[in-house]
Amino acid sequence: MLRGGRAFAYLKGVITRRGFLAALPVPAAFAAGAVSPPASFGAVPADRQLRWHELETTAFLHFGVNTFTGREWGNGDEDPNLFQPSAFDPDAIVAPLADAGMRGAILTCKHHDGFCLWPTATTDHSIRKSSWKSGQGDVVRDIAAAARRRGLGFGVYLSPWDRNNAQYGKPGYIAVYRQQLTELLTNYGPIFEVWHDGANGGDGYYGGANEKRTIDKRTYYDWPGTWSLVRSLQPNAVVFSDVGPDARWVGNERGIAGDPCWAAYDPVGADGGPASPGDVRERESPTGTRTGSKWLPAECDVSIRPGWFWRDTENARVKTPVQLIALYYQSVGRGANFLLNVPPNRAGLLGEQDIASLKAFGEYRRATFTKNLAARAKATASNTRGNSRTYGPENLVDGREDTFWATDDAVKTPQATFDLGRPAAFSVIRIREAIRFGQRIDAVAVDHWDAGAWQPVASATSIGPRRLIRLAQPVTASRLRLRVTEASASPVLSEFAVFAEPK
Ligand code: FUL
Repeated sequence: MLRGGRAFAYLKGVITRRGFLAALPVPAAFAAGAVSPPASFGAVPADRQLRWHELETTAFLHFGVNTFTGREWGNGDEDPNLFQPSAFDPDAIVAPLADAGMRGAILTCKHHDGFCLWPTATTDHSIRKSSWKSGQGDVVRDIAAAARRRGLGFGVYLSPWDRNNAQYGKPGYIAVYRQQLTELLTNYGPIFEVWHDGANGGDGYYGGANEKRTIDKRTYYDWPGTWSLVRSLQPNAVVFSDVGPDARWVGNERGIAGDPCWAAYDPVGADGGPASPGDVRERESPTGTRTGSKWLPAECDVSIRPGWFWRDTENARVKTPVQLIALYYQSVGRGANFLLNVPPNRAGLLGEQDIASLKAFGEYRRATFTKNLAARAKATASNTRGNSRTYGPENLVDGREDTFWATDDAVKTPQATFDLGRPAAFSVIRIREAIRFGQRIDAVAVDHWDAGAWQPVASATSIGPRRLIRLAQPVTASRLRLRVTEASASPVLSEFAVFAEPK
């Protein structure tokens, strides 16, 4: 402090303080009075995970021969010529997803039936063997390009289980799988997520053998080898499976995270031994591990329809906007990502019912989250780290995610108050931790000032990248208080916001 102060006094009138600090090398700027940020706590996210958290909602596209047979799991002996989307329009598929706020789309480039939606060199069981577009079609290329045009990331689902391939279950198939992955991760631009499901082995066609093949889930695929291939080809891609290594399955296909939902997770196999894709003790996946050693956040996958693939008979059972909104709060609202499957139909388009639900879901999100009623509120706090403005509570309401309120190391249960300046009615509260410092908070409470006293509004457990609290009834208040009621390390929070839902 002193050194910085002296240097400042000496230079006063010659150079502005800001210009002076900016001109110093970083360590000197620190010496010039800066208070050091808190040390991180527990597991912390990698940069690719930090970017992934910001996506919040992404779409799944289950599309392939099953779309034309009405099956969920094809046997692997389907005629590739079945794949005949009559009016395929990738932009018409992506546009409603983008309007709903989806920031990525993951395509089933190959499902369990082994049919490849791109002209792979690894097998004849692909789009090349369909007369559609005279065998020149490439759905991976077309969806990837359409996603990019609308600013969405593109991700690939490549089923490890392949009921068509004669080599499945034998060592040779692993090279085929990796070659397929190499094609997908080399020829289609940046990939934001690589999705490995956990369905592994069983009956299938297997090149005509028509038999049951079981594999050892722990050893057969040599997952570490495949993941390092992904890292070398697409270092920014997040790899999803039951056990990560970057994002974890939430343990159900209903789209619902645990409450609490910790980003850290140490997966354990179903029998208590080592875990692998397709072999986890699912009851722990929704919640994660409070003191887990790996940052492995949850992704909540669910279909907008009863099945993953489109079926005419399910058009009347498309999830309603009210259901989608509830799932959004149960996934994104608990710090997880939401992966909503919207399967294209036989025309190669999204269904009318699906588009209508997506539209209303998007409208709700825009109407609710565009205006933060606590933006630029006057913020005060019971403690601020080193009394430094760098860590002040005004960072909670400045609309920036890179600034944060932090306290002294010993202060774990501080509080911050917000004066909105005038009464505002709100029904959603959003709180974010600055997760690059780890997930530090165990519980919070929010109060409002009413008739001369603080009255409780809501409480929550895990925060992480975000917590959305949806109130049963709107609350009107001009002063609010956020209390950290339990924390494992001094809190580091980047946002406190309140929103009004549309009537
Ligand atoms: C599972 C698959 O068996 C389902 O068919 C679907 O693709 C789902 C998302 O993953 O493992």
